[in-house]
Amino acid sequence: MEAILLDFDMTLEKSWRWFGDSDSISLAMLRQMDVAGVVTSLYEVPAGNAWTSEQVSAQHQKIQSHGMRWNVVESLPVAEGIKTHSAEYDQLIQNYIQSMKALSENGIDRICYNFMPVLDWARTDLNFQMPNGSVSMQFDYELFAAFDVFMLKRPGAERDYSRDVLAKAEQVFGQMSREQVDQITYNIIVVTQSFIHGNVGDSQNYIGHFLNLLDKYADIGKDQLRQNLKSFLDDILPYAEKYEIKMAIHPDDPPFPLLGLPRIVSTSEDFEWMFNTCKSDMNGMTFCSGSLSIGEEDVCEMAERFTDKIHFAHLRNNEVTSYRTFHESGHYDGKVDMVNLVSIILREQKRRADNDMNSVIPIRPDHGLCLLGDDQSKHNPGYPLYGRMKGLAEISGIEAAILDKGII
Ligand code: CS2
Ligand code: MN
Repeated sequence: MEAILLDFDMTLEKSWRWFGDSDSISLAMLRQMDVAGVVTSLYEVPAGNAWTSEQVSAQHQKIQSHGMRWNVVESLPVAEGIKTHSAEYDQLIQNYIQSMKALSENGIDRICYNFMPVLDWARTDLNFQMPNGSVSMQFDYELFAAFDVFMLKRPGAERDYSRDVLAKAEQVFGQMSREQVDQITYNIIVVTQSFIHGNVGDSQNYIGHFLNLLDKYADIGKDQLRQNLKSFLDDILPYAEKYEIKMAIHPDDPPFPLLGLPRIVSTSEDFEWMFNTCKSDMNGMTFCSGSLSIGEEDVCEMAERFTDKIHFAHLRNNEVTSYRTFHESGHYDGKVDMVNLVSIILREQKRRADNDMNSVIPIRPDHGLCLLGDDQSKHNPGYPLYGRMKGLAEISGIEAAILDKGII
């Protein structure tokens, strides 16, 4: 590997996802952990509505008053009506552009968003026991198939699975109690979604509502969804350029189709398509090592390939235990070579600085395990204090070692 010495002011911008005033982890606590950038959103504004400059300013001032900056918006949610290109599309685009303008007026120049239909991320077990007593989250493909076919009873679901997976799913379902069935259904549809501008709230009939949302994609396959992403990008990228806002699409999590829904941001081929189809320096990605590591591809190779498109990085790791089954494994241990990945991102940051480009690459520990009583404190799934703090410390340690030795 090429050895280049970086200056210490070249460190990656350490960031943390903060859920606003209702977050049990306060801005003062983030400052104590040497967080520089706060990643947040306007959670009180429903997805699809326009943000005003005043709202953005109030949130940013709060963050600045604690000595940090609002460096990434995660997310400015892309409403379902944009993903399906429905009758409200034009209005939703106007609102999106209005929000971008409000952000630029307040000096916020990075937006993380996703283009996953209906569901954002999915896990089947939010209390997965690790051998050392910490608690993680798991996605079990056979259990997910059982949910889809036997619990949700999505019409035609069985056609999406192999005979082998279906047989195992039936077996799994047969051994589940009514309580377990209710729990997994509630977790997948409501718990993991509602805190991130999810589509389904905690309504009485959330299953019916969810099936209706899935049905909106009955005629939307991969090609059509790609066209809808292209329309969105064609419409907003000119404004991203005008307002100098970097758009960072988040990959699908997990990166394969679920519930009969198309997924178009999963593989290198998807990213190639997107970057070749909509050419703009503002059109980039959130490099989420956790999501991407579930696919067939090598995460570090992907990072090298799309290095100039990385506007933001989520650092996280996974153990893949069988076909499409995985659990989150903290930051340092797992499938992702975190030392190599951090050095790739640092090298890219240096390249940008050498070329007088805006060189900042914000990174955040994406998710964390529940440690040290994290499970007793109120937090959104995947976002405990100690587990994420350990991740941030590990990443910072890796980075310090690389910079110190000049060995990237
Ligand atoms: C996040 C995503 O919690 C997570 O897994 O990485 O929810 C991410 O915020 C969205 O997909 C971005 O739009
Ligand atoms: Mn992520």
